[in-house]
Amino acid sequence: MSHRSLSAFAFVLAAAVAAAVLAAAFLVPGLLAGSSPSEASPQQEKVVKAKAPQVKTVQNRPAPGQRIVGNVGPGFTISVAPRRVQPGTYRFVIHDNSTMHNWHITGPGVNKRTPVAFQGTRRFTLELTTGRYRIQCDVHPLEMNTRLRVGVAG
Ligand SMILES: [Cu+2]
Repeated sequence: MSHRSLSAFAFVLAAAVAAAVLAAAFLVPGLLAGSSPSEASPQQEKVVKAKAPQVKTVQNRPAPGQRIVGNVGPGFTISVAPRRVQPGTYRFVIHDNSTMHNWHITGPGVNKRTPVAFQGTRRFTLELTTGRYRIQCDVHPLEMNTRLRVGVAG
């Protein structure tokens, strides 16, 4: 092989390498753009997460938002409404209208009262299970008492 033909061969080889590099430069961005399907999977995750709260709402069915209202005073009167409810968790709103009476509920898993000297509104949440709950004024338990029934029977 002469010196001339050798340099000619080297030129052809260099041209081929340059063409390959150019081709790669065009192909690689195309491959990167083609990798966009990986962006679709986060969207699918969002759809699955959005469905989860709906299942939770169904599980929380027993009485969210239901209120039970209690009253005591200013005379010798004490009350609860409604007086029959299903088992569940309830928001209580107690209007204690006297500093000489109080509103006290006892029953399965529950013992909650307003202070005798307190006058005003108290709010609390109680979980009621099947059974009878007694409500009374602790100063006048014989004259001032009522009942709250929890459950389907009676
Ligand atoms: Cu009383």
